Amino acid sequence: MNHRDDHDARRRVFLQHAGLGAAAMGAFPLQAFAAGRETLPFGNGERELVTYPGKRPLLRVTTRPPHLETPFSAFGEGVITPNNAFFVRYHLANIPKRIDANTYRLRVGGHVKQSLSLSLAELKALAAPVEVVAVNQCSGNSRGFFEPRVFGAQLGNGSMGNARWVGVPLRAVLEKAGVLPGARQVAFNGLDTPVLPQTPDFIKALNIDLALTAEPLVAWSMNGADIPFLNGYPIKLIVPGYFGTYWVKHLSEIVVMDHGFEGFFMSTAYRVPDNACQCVPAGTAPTATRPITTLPVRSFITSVAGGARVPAGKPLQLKGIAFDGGSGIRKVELSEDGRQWHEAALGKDLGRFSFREWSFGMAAPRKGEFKLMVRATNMQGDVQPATASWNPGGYARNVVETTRLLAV
Ligand SMILES: Nc1nc2c(c(=O)[nH]1)N[C@H]1C(S)=C(S)[C@@H](COP(=O)(O)O)O[C@H]1N2
Ligand SMILES: [Mo]
Repeated sequence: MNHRDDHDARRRVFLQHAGLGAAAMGAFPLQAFAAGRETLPFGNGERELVTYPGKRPLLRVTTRPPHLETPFSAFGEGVITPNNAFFVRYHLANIPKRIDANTYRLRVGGHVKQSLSLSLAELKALAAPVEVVAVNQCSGNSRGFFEPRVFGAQLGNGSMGNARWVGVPLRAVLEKAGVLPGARQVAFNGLDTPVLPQTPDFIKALNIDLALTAEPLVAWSMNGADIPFLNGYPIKLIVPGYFGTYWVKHLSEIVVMDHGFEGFFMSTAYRVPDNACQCVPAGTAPTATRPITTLPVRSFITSVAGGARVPAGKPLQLKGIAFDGGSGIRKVELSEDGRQWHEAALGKDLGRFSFREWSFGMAAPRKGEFKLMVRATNMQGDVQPATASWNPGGYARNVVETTRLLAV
């Protein structure tokens, strides 16, 4: 049996399993298979492509816990990121092995009138389901491009994705429990746990004001299917406009607090310099920090990869994506020199939290290397900066991206 057959056979076994899972069970895809290599355009950027059941080949960041990036070419396939291409990020190596949807419970407690233990059926019956198309982007997306380099996973641009989520508003859950006066934050925990007792659990918190808006959802559906196991089956917190770190997977516990939550993943990790640019001079430490929140405006060319060859002097049809933290995209512009900018046509609007498609037609220059820069402006008037800012966490990169192409 060659490698490929072996892989397919095991994949079938998993899929049979997942077939049962569609009704009531999710199982952790234990095995990953090598499926090639790809090199990201920075030092030590060589990555192995690995296939987990239910996922197409993704770039391996770490194995325990599984940490996988989407190959950038997937974003050229469309404005919705397919479930099998969606990136995977975990912090703790004790990932649940299997989850039985029939016995799953979401517990709600703390500073509330009545604690709850909701089955999935009870959760789904709490309110009319709401749908939102929203970008899940890791705070450290593109960290590998930071200069000088920073500690942490050296990520390319594939730790983001855009999906259609369906769930009930978080506030419907909180209202069912009855938030007591004086509530300040709401903490969220999932089923994954640390291996060592000294390691802090992955728990995130939102301010009560945000938790009670219409936007955050407790979701069970992603692009019309169950949320894939590795992306948080059976339920995940969706916080449209906010970085993915708040989008707690395998959500199992919600605690309303009358004080600020002090856990490691709020008070130490995932913090940015507490100033307008969320930045400090490269290599320095900020004097004050605050938790990271919303996505700054960003854009990418997705129809052609850096280093590609295009026919010299011939029409070049470009496509790409732009997004921000929820004000929406006002315009996308392209430039060859960073001085003269030309406006692209915006595609269908799937909502202010979604990737917004854009397209732009031009003629490729005469033979030789040339640059293309893409820059988005959001509805608030925020524009991507021409030079990259720096922060020690390597978070929230949103500099204007430059793609180098070769006209031949
Ligand atoms: N339970 C749990 N949820 C989690 C995490 C985690 O480690 N455990 N990581 C968070 C971070 S930092 C990111 S970027 C997103 C990634 O979501 P994905 O794995 O579905 O792409 O999950 C978030 N939710
Ligand atoms: Mo993240």
